[in-house]
Amino acid sequence: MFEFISERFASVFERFRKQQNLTADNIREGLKEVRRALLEADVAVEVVREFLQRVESKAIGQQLIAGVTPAQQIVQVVHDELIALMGEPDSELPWASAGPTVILLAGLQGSGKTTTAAKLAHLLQRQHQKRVLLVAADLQRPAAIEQLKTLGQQVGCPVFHREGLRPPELCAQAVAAARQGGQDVVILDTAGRLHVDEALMSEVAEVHARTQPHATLLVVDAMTGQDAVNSSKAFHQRLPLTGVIVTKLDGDARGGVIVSLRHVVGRPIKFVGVSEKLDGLQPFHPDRYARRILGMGDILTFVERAKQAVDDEQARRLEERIAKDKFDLSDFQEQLRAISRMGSLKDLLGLIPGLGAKFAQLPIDEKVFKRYSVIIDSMTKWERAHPELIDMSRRRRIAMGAGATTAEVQALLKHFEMMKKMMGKLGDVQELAKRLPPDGELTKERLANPQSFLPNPNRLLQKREDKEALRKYRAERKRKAKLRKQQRR
Ligand SMILES: Nc1nc2c(ncn2[C@@H]2O[C@H](COP(=O)(O)OP(=O)(O)OP(=O)(O)O)[C@@H](O)[C@H]2O)c(=O)[nH]1
Ligand SMILES: [Mg+2]
Repeated sequence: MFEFISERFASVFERFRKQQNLTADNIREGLKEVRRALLEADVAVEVVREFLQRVESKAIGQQLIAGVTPAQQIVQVVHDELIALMGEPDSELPWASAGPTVILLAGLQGSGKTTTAAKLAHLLQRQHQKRVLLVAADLQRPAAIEQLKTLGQQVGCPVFHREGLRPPELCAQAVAAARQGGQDVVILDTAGRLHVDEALMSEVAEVHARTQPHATLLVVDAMTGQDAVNSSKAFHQRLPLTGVIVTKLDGDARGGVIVSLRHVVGRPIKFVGVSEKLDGLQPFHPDRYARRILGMGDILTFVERAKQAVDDEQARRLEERIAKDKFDLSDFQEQLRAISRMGSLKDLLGLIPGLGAKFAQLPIDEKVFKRYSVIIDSMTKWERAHPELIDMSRRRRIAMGAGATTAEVQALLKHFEMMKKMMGKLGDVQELAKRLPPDGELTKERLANPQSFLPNPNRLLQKREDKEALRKYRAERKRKAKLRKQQRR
């Protein structure tokens, strides 16, 4: 979701890169561009103004540090100030000292309250070993109760609801039930409102007064840009908010909301919603997002997601197979599955330093991976282990079985071969691994500067090399076609 803003930043920094030194004038000139980039990304005007003042006064007063280019220095200042703007990481919830912790979720219609309630229950159950009770207190929409019940079932969490009660009474009874049932956390899913209207606003205020929640969290939709910021202000006037949860960060919102919220509402962003799935809620890390916004990638999140998608045993087995040159189509399929478990591919690429902005333009078709997986499914065990021996008649049979064309099977085999070749060059990667600190010592400093141990991503994209590879590929294809012709004669 940050492609837009990080691309703009990349072009601003490119301008600084061309400059030999930093003068007050060229800093101001460059910051004008930063201003435009922030405004276009939907950052609140007041936030942009103050942010730029801080950056300017810091940058202009600064001496050039030897060995650091002006561009790097400006990036550093912008980076630090961006983090300062978004505040310290703060995903802690205030736990009740006795009895259940009550969490009230409020927000506009469709902002993601009900989904977030289930995601939060899932997270608290899994990561904090809490026993959670979800409460269906949205009586506006008849389907809302069913929705929460279904979600509750999916995450294995009981859902409380009683007919004929008004929301404040219902919630009070739910808290009492949780106390009796020995539950640790009660999450109240309240009714949404189209805009900040009095009737519903006073309803949620009444729920708040009745249940005295330990945490009152506002759920806002990142896609609604400035409106999200404005409605947050209005909510905060009526409810003492503990923090905010920003949803739909996986969409193509421009990121302004997460930059502005802390400053405007004065409350931390506790969690962010990054997918529709029920495990798609994460603690918010301002530093990581600042890096992504500036197109510097976010290796930490990448590593975390990779760890979630592939268990240690699987990873070890795969490494072994690669080392023994036994990597085959079954392994390839396993990898494809792991990648799709990790989330959107485009999002993932954005986490790799230096790649994000560059890949923003590429049409990456994730469906292809699913197709590949289906095609591999229709192969026999023997074929998966011997992809190089899959001849035309086998290809035809595989294609039929998968409802694909032989060209698709061909493409998959080609892709696999390329991948295997790349792995043949694993020497590079192993070299790289040697430079990595031993496990557990991936220090913050090292991660803050992943370029120090990652290959230069620009190399991967050098046009000249691509052309060269394409030329070789075409020549090879021609040669093979000729050979086939000769054989047929
Ligand atoms: N992609 C994506 N979709 C989300 C996320 N969070 C919620 N959604 C989707 O947003 C839509 C609305 O979510 P709900 O949870 O029903 O929103 P709500 O605030 O409870 O809506 P009301 O009860 O009508 O006020 C659903 O289709 C969700 O799947 C997210 O983080 N990412
Ligand atoms: Mg709802």
